[in-house]
Amino acid sequence: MAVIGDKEYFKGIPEIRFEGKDSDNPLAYKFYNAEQKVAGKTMREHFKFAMAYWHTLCGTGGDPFGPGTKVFPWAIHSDPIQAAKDKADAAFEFLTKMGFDYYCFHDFDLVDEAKNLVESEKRVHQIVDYLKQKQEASDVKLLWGTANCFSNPKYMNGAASNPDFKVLAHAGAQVKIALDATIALGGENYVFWGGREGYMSLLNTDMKLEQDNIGRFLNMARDYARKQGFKGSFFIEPKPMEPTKHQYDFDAATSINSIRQYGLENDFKLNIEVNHATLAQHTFQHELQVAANAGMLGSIDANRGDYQNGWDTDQFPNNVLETAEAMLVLLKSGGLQGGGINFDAKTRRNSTDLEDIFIAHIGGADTFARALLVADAVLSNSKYEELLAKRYASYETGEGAAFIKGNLKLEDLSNYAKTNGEPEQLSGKQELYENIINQHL
Ligand code: XUL
Ligand code: CO
Repeated sequence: MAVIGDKEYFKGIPEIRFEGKDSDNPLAYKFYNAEQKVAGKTMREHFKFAMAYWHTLCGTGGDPFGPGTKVFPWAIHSDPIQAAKDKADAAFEFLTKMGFDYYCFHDFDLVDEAKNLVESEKRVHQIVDYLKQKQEASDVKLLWGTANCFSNPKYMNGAASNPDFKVLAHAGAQVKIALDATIALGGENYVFWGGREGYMSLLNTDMKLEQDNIGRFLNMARDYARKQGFKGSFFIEPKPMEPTKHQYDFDAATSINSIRQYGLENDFKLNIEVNHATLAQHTFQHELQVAANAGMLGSIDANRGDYQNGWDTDQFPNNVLETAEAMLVLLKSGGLQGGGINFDAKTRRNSTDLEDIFIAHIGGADTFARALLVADAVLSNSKYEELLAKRYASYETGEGAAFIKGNLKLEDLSNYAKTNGEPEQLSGKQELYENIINQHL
């Protein structure tokens, strides 16, 4: 049963249930059936769906051309603590009605930032106590917390990459607040998205110092959290641009390099966001594969971009084909390590009904569920795996296998090439692979 509290914000919206693909009820799951087992795990376990506090409860639709369009009934109280409690009530009502087990937040999504750090910290503590009670009264858990070190104008030149040590120290204080909140709420992970960690012009930038400082800063944050008993993973969330022109965590490969360079590989993994991948000119599945290959596929921020424009539109996922290719990576690599699927997505500015928030999340969950079923069918009922194995079969036996074992020298390659003639032309058969995926959609 939904734990609703005194007020009901989403009136008339029932608990969302699975009704199957023939249902015409917009407030029902068509594919996400939480307890259905796929490849040995329930959908609930595969996905660990999470709501992003910032978009779902704070984002009213403002853009550079006009203010927000949405009036949220939980955002009217003038007292910041009461307003934060109302928002938390709305969050938990939404989560329980959706049947989602997790949420994610930035420190100042939970409660408005005060005029100074000391006051802000007090506010966060107060609302964390309230959230703790709400978690205890429900099955909802915290997937990850993070600090917003990019909105406040003091971070206009970066946070841990700031040329001014005083600003870096403020970022440290804020990360400490967010870590304390995450730990107090039993958060399973902690995220660092670069925010304004990057630069606009190399002319005024000491890139090496800035990157080294981020490395030092992340080590300090890790050490502090471990000292407080935090056992979860830290995730870096790569993004190539926006807000800065050159973000230091450009993509998965760049971030993995930094993680290793600064000695963070035992504690840090990646949180891969769909729209960040496409902004970096990669596919979502490419970024997942790069992370998985490094043993760092931690979590996913689910959304989608727009093929015609080049910014972070954060739309809800609805591309089953793209998501199915991503779920192939997920299933083959053994799933997410500690994280889940956080809907870092917002309804469009002109989707102004409260029910639109439910409809959008239902669509996102159904997209992932349908994609998982497709990927599972491809792996278990098609020739996909066999075709792929055949493509690399030359490394299974003979000289190919010896090469893999490290038993050959360059001279051996040369001798083999000279004595075995020209290679046959072997088709990559890309269209055949594409047709197999389509057949199972
Ligand atoms: C920004 C973004 C953030 C992070 C958390 O593009 O994705 O919301 O997920 O700071
Ligand atoms: Co994100």
